[in-house]
Amino acid sequence: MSDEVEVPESHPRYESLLTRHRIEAGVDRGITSRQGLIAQGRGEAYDYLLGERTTDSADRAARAAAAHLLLADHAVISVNGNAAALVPGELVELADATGADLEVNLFNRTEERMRAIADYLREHGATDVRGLEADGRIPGLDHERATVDADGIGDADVVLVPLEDGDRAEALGEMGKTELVVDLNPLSRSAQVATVPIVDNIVRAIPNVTDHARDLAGAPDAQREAVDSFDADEALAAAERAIREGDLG
Ligand code: PTJ
Repeated sequence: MSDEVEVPESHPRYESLLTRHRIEAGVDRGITSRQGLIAQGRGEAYDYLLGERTTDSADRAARAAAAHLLLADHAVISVNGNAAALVPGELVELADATGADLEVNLFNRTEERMRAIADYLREHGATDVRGLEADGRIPGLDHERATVDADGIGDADVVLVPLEDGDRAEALGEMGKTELVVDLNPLSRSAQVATVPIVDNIVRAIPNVTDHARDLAGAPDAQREAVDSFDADEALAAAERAIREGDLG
């Protein structure tokens, strides 16, 4: 089965249709959960209101996130079924650019999906994929959602969690980890509890964080400046303003 669909590039909704098809193909491959289809639909609605663009404040957040990943002692990129379906190669590139680990971590965890996602990331160039050891726990969460690798997310000081469920995002924050979140809904609990909320579509946000990481590499002063000058409340307020007051014309 081909993962790309026949959509003419001239179609006014080309990007959106391609993204939808990737999620559908992810479900067919056993990577994405059926709930992932609903999550994508919710995200699309916010993206539409944002004008399907990276706002200036989301770009600043992406830069701060890149700086956190570079400054970390141990950074981990958490990968769920939606992220894997939408940006598998881009996640591998981000991990390479920042030295972060990739760890599969699922809300609706099954062994089959864990393996399918790890294999899919390897097909896209990942050499080391964590998450299958499952020998660590996030305290305060009910069973499978809490499962992590002890030497992966369990040990990380910085975790990038795209499209996360609010409970787990909060629990990771309570473990004292710096949490970088990608979520199109600025009012979602994950975005609200994040150290750095990137209110942008994951298909734009991940390559943008990688670009910033390449730009900031080897420049610790610029990395510190990107972290120190970032204000999460301001970023959330700017995103909400853009959604409420956006010009849909
Ligand atoms: O693969 P699993 O089992 O780990 O499950 C993944 C999903 C996403 C199904 C699960 O974590 C879930 O149910 O998440 P929620 O609670 O629906 O939250 C998903 C959030 O991501 C929502 O706030 C959406 O607005 C947002 N979102 C959806 N698509 C995108 C997005 N944000 C950025 N880019 C997107 N493409």
